[in-house]
Amino acid sequence: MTDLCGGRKSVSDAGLLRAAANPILTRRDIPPLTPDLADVSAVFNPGAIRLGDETLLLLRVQNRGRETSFMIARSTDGERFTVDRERVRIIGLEQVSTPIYHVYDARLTQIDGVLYAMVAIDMEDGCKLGLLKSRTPHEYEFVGLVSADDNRNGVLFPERIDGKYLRLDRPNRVQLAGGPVSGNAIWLSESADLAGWKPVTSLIAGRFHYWDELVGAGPPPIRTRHGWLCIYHGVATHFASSNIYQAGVFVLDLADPTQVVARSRCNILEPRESYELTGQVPNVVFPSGAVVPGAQDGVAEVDDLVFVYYGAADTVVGLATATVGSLLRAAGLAL
Ligand code: BMA
Repeated sequence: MTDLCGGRKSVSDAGLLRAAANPILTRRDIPPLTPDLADVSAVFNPGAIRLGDETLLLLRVQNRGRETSFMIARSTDGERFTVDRERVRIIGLEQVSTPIYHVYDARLTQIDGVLYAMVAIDMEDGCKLGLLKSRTPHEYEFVGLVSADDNRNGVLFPERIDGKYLRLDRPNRVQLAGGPVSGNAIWLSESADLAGWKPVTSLIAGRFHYWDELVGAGPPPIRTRHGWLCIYHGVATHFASSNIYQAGVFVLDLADPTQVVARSRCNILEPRESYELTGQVPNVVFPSGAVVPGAQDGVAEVDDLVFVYYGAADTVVGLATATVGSLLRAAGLAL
């Protein structure tokens, strides 16, 4: 069979399929609990986790003051969500002496029964990674800042490997013309205690001139029998015109995640629908949460469905699905 793009065997195996109900959450779904949450601007880039028979999203909500809050949405079918009538509180952020502007882009991971959120924190001296630990669905404890340098898109692995906690992260070392600092490599970092982290190796780099010139990790890695399935975002900068945010996949060796065993040549989701092309930031699909409701004991089988939650145009939340097998094939694995 012909390799259409990155291991695809047919056009129907072309990556993620959007839910018919998209966008699944919009600003109109946010309950006006307080005056600042009335008539918000946007809800996007959620963290996601499956707990029992429920999928929880930790939503990034932006109000008309361009201030950021987290709220919880929950669903049993993974598609129809209800937003809780309680805002998420983060306890302990006041320990940080430098002013904090925004806490956002949460990625949710459960390790040894404890739910963590890795977040981006915009501060006076740049963007740092922060770690939050859930006490209740609406209360998170601030564990600390977990990156020394400018960094974003921190994502914890769901288990320790050789006794170490692992995460993907994306050091911000590229200054975009007229924009923020960004990055063109996803790194693996390790920690003995979740508090102190050290970089291990660069895993994938941006491919200049192609769909993923800049890159950042998406949802937490998914354990499959063929390796850690990692969904990431890539940005095509297109000669200083509007940046295009897309999604792709790579696979890491199960026992030794420093080894990249496959990577998609083409994207598996790109802005095409009007809610992805138009909004606060046009041309953006930004995957930040993924759950596999059928996974048993943390292992996703090739026929299991992956639900990927993504921010669309930094304005609404979209859902797209694919089987584990089709994503592994999109990465280039011959199954
Ligand atoms: C990135 C992050 C994301 C956002 C994207 C597109 O740098 O800030 O939260 O979705 O830009 O604006």
